Amino acid sequence: MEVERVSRAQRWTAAAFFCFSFVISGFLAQAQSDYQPSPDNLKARQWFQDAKFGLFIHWGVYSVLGDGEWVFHNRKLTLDEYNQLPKFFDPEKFDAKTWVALAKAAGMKYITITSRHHDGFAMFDSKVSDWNIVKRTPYGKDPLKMLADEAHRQGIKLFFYYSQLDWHNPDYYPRGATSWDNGRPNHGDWNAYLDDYMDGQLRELLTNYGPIAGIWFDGMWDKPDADWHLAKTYALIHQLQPAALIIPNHHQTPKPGEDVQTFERDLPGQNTAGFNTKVVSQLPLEECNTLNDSWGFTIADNHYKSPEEVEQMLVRAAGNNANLLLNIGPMPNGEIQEEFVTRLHAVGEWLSRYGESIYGTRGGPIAPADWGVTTQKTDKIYVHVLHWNAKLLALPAISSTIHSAKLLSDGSNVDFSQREDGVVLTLPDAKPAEADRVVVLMR
Ligand code: FHN
Repeated sequence: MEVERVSRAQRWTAAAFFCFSFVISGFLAQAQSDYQPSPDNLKARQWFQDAKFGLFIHWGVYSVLGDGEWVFHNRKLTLDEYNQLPKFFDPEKFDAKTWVALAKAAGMKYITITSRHHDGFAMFDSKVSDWNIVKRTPYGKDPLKMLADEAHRQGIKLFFYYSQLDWHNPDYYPRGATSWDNGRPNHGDWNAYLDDYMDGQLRELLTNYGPIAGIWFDGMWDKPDADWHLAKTYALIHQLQPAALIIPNHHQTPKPGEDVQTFERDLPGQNTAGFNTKVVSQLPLEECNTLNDSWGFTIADNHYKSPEEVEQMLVRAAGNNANLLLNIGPMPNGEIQEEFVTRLHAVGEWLSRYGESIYGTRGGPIAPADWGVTTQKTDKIYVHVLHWNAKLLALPAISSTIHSAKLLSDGSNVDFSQREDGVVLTLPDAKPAEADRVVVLMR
């Protein structure tokens, strides 16, 4: 009888607890599905759209092997093998000041760095687990702290990339599409992984590094049908730092609580890379791409894009109303390869002359086409001629009256005629290696 009473009481407690958790999680989910970005968040979105150009940095212990950030997976290494890697990671040449100065010299307004990639290795001082740079490497310091301090000092914003996919933690279970048998047990606590481990680390990142511009998530595509407790995680981020932007690289249409839509190696709406959605939302947009072909340091990759290619990529992104987040993978000693440095300086030099037509603009009134794109700002339309050899360029109709047309490079007049059905520009010849002929139309 007594036993029966206790078990009935336990059942009631369990039911009450279940209802309570249901209401709480429902409340949090609701909180993000009714997500109203805070005024600070809306301001940050404006800033983000004005900023246009950021430096993506993939840096982790994998750089020691010089074979990209997927080396753990690609070589099907075991946990025991990969656990040796941090012992060889001693970036004595890392200098936060130089990294930040390089981004600034390139005309970039923000840096997005891997706080941890799919190997789960925290490149920061984490108390949640000792699988981190301070505890496991001879270096023993927190480069993200140095970078954050320096970014704040030099006035550039810092985002943290955070991989939700984890090839190392046993609690990342059930495992996802990219898993292999690396020695992890065949059980684990998914809820603990998300609520304690991941949210714990995010709390550290948003508490110990000053104002953070946002969190750039990656890896949800490994388990597309899993419950990622997004509402809870997103609410935590927005509560800790309301201005922090959530940028998820899940390759799907944006979900409630997200602040920016990002596209990998593609312009918004394109899917040449094979995994992006073609749906373009009303959120601020970003394209991420690489300066060579790799994300993490890859010794055999010398497919560097030329400054002109990068400039055109940036212009096409801006004309599609998007930012460009351009990646480099620093070396294991903490230095950035000369090939990256020279190209970034060249792009920065170009931006010092043409930046007016990029920063602070939005996509222009004419749809992007093979010949080029347009951007706009107040009473100016910038026509970016990227790929056009003929003398005359006929543009579709523009609703406002054009009062003048001038070359941005030297202010010289460009002949034009406006009719109801379009505007015809008489273009000057392109100069050798000229990435972009920019014609400024005053309306
Ligand atoms: O698997 C990652 C990859 O290593 C890299 O981090 C890129 C950057 O956008 N994202 C993933 C692939 O979608």
